[in-house]
Amino acid sequence: MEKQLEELAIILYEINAIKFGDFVTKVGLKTPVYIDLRTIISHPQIFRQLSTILWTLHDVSEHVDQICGVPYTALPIASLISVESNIPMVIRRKEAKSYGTKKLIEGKYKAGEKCIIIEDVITSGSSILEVVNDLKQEGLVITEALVIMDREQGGRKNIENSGIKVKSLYTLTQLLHYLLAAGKITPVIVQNVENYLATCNTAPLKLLNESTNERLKMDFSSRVKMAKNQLASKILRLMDTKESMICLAADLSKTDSILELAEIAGPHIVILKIHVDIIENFNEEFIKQLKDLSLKHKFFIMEDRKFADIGNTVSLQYSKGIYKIAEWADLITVHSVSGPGIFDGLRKALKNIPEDRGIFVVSEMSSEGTLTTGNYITDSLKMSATCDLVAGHVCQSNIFSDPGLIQLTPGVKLAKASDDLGQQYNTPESVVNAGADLAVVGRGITDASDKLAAILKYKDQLWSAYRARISH
Ligand code: S5P
Repeated sequence: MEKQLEELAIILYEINAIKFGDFVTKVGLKTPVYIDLRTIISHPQIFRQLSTILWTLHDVSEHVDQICGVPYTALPIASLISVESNIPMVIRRKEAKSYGTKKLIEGKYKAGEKCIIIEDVITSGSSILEVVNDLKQEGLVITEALVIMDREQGGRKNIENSGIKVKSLYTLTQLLHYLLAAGKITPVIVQNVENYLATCNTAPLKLLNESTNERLKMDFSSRVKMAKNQLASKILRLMDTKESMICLAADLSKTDSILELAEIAGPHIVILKIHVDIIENFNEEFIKQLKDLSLKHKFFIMEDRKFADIGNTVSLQYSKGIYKIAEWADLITVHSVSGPGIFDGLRKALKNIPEDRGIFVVSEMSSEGTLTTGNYITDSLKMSATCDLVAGHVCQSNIFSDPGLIQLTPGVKLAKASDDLGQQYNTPESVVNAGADLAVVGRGITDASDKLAAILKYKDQLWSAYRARISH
């Protein structure tokens, strides 16, 4: 086996499945080694060899009912193993995740069946854990993952913390030594990668892992000191004091209507959210009056701008133009689609702003057919994990467990519904159970004939659901 692994390591290097140099990962981090095992599909013999040797890691005395490859690289490998071992396979779709409606797992299986996971590379372990979560929801039992390459960046531990045994053909260190012994790489490259490994361990995963539901069990006041962002601390404290989880979406186009609503709603809400670009008679006096109301009734102002451009443009959009958002909005919303430079751009715009500011990253949207699914969500979480401007995420489900971050969930109405433009609504109770700390309520309140009564109803229902959540 040792000899075979050594030979195979050299072949993988020669077909460019392993490269050394200066690379940037998809979440914007630098790495001196790049592993791309997708290349093996162009080399059928190597592909077969690798799949066969990977399957030898499995203890044949252990019964397995199903094989599941983590999309995409491991899918063909899992298929080959399935055919060769005559064990059926399931596929966890990567794209379907619109509020639990579409089928996620393809293939024929029964709850209680034992399924083994096949993966090409583990870094943080998040891809495996995501698949495992979905398989577990279908009742499948997962105890083992077979992996070609362990990058030794904390992924193995994250997976093993979920009770899954990880067996890997290579660790990055072993691989380096095989390649060094074969004269394929220099000691300098080995040193480089080893230095990198010493500093880049991924943090213990607090993502989609149901067993780390820490945040949902804690009350808001205990979470205050766990927030990295100052404003997030203040929001959590205010939620606790006001016994409110409402972020009111004042999607109105006249300044007077917004101010009138803010006067009524102010004492009962935590955030008043506006879309400044839909206001027809915007003026600076409006901002001054809204600020005064926010101080009088103690709520924060959010501009739901959903910034999404490159850092430089976003920096200008945030601080310049007619609206000068950075000067008055306590909070803003930001898409992660353009990459981590967006956070640097926003920070740059805050150079002369002394007040606390916070960002809610739109990691998962409420609208039907949204593209914010699967890896987009986990990558968005990872990308924003180191930015201390981030107060939380706009999302639909419990996608992170860090108690210092706030889940802001839009698409909330007293009854499950949808509008005719793709918005999807869930009830206060169901969004709180799905992890919401703050619920964005818009037309549920703005369209009500008695707005105060509507606000109080949402406030009550959300708070009761939260009390029930933390007491479980
Ligand atoms: O995914 C999202 C993100 C946001 S911020 N879905 C949303 O609906 N929103 C915002 O929440 C949207 O822009 C609007 O301001 C509010 C929902 O309003 P409602 O009237 O549908 O409750």
